[in-house]
Amino acid sequence: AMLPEPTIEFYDLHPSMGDIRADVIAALSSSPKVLSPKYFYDQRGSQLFDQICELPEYYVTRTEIGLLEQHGEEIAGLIGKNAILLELGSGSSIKIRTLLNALKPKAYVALDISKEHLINAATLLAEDFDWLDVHAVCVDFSTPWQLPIPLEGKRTAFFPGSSIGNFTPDEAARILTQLGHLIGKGGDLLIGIDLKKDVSTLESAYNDAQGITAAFNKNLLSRLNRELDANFDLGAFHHESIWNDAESRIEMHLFSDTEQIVSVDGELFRFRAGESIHTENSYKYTVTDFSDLAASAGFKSVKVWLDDNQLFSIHLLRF
Ligand code: AVJ
Repeated sequence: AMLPEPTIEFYDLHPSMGDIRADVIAALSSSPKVLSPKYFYDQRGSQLFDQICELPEYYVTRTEIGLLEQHGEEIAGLIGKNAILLELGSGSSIKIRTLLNALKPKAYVALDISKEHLINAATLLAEDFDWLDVHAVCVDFSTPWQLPIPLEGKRTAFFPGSSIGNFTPDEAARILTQLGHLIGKGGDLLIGIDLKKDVSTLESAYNDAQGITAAFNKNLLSRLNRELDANFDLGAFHHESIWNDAESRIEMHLFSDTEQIVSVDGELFRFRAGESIHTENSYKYTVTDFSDLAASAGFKSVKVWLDDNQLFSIHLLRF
């Protein structure tokens, strides 16, 4: 017998290429030069990120999945069934699989900036959980946005991976407040937060021996070459991640090995030898620092789970 094709509802709120061009040109014109980490996630970048998640040095993903597997029943009990479940930065939608059978949500909405990857992941999920009402929204949630679907019911947001660590604490507080308004009074937010720890563990996690993180970082330049008609010489830049203790963050950089001029869609950018493009921040928190940040955005802490080695935390917050 023919199996019915799983279907998902897809909505595209992706920013236009013109907006991306203006943003990239401005970011490379600033001093020091920066690029937003949201541009890592083209299809190749999303694949490289999935490889990062498997690396021995990158403790983040496996520790979070371990926590979700260990405490999933308790988490689901605290959230309750039949919620509208929204996942921010759903990527390959792997982590949510640990919670779906216990949570039994009324609907699941995957939100991600990486369009093809999002559609593939949501379709695979709909195949494996045939009882689930699956929606996918391609969106850049670093700028104000609204849910384009009229879904009635109590909302729960799932924001795994410590992805909020890409934002400064001030920006993170603003995003949490926006999320609060999205889920409404009494809504739940389940969020993964990476913890401050020794510098060598952190720096190894972002400078892996196989060079996958370096390839992920440099893929940003390939993407600009392809999509914005730039001419970055990938061999003339090198990747390095550095712990910034004063800011409590890992910084990823691409350092220019020589003095060089790069063209991006007709605009010229001069690099000094040793000059960097700062491509990512990954802020690390203590449990109390993050709880305080969430409180400043109007959330109450329901419960926090940590692994035995205190590498990673999952916070259940209520707005
Ligand atoms: C997806 C933002 C959580 O900061 O750890 C992994 C991205 N960058 N290795 C992180 C990332 C380099 C990741 N987040």
